[in-house]
Amino acid sequence: MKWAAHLAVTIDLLEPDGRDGASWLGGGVAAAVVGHLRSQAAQVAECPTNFILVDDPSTGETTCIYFLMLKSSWDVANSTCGMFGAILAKLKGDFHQSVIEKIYENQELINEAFWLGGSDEKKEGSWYWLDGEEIPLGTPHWYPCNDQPNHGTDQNYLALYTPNFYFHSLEKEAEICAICQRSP
Ligand SMILES: [Ca+2]
Repeated sequence: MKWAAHLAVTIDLLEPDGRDGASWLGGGVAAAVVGHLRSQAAQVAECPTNFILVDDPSTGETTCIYFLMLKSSWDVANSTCGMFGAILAKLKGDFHQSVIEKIYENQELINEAFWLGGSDEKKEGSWYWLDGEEIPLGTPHWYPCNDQPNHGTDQNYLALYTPNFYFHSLEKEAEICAICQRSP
């Protein structure tokens, strides 16, 4: 409908005195209009199949996420994301809440736990995203009721855990779902 409306306005501009639009919208003009509309469409961000487009408030840009429902260890999950040109997700700042809202929109997701792209493997107690940015401890991201992250060096990988979808530390061999992320 948007394109049709745009076309109608274009025709109006071309024929203000009400002349027959059919002859005016001949080859050259029509090609120009189609070219213009195509260039507009190319600027709209799109995600690959299975990924959904989500606003990331932490960057002010759109990003693509994929809820990988195949349960696997952290390593396998990250490799699987890689097959889609993605990595395990970075839920920085308010993007954490944006993703929780997406989970609550889908009944299939609300009883699952998901691997994220974070770890304290390199230095116990210091958590980092895969791109090297530090993950702040405490609220509002980490589950506060059992002192997450916990279990020291036994649990060095980051999960978004049901039923609250706060951050939890988990052993990398645990087999859970995952969230992959990539740019549009
Ligand atoms: Ca740890």
